[in-house]
Amino acid sequence: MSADGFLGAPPEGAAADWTIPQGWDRYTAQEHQTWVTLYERQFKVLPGRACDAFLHGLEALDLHGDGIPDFERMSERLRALTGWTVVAVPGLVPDDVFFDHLANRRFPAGNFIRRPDELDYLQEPDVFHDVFGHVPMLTDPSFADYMAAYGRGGARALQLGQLHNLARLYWYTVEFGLMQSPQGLRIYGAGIVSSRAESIFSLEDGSPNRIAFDLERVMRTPYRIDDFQQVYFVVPSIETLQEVTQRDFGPIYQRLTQAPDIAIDAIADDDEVLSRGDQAYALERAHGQTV
Ligand code: HBI
Ligand code: FE
Repeated sequence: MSADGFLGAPPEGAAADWTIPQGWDRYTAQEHQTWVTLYERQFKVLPGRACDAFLHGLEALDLHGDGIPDFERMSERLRALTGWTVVAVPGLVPDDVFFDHLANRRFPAGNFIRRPDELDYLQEPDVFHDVFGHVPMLTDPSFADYMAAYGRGGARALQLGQLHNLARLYWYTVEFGLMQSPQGLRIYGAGIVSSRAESIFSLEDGSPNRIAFDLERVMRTPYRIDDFQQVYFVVPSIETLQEVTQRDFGPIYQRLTQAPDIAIDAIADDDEVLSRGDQAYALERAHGQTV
């Protein structure tokens, strides 16, 4: 236990809450160019696929493709909108630290960016995943409230030993969530919106299942960290997410201890199925065979 009660000791040069100076003036021209390349790639696929709140968020934060944003300048705009700020961290931080930041409306964003030769896949969330993927949605008041509530809920889940359930909720909403819109399905999850291929796959491919969001269903569903998702959960609106966090998770956690996981490619009896996939992509990737 470190001095301020967090479980893990921070890395060299980081504060007790794992924050570090962003070092904006130390980015190289190549690092800024990587941001520009990634941004321009995403802007070829996101209009008509990303939800309005995301696209409006990019505008509101003046996030255009001209290089890695300065967190302090971006945070001034963000704070005025929903009270959130973006703080720099060296990478993934321990869960208790992560939840404490979210509960206090601070989004911890990696300050490094992927190498030009690894544009498509990276181990840890870099500044493009964190800032381009996550931060624009924090300009939406309902989503901003949801993320702060998630942080408070995370701290409690840690105490109850229920983190794995809550991590699934995070994964299938904040990272890989889809939403209904009058124009059709739209993306709000950061993991999708920061990935060119998955932005298309999640909405248009025949492989994955797309199921109406249900809190306990999501908490019973494992997820993949190594490839496209095999199921996406769809909320009717962002406000739905905010309402979800008004519920007392205690009784839900209680029920979940008796409820087995639901296989990642399964359709459960009471699922509201929006589109039933054939899992062709996952099968091909698993067996290298063409189906
Ligand atoms: N740390 N910096 C950072 N960013 C994350 O998204 C993150 C993290 N630590 C833990 C974590 N996410 C997940 O385990 C959450 O589901 C708790
Ligand atoms: Fe993320």
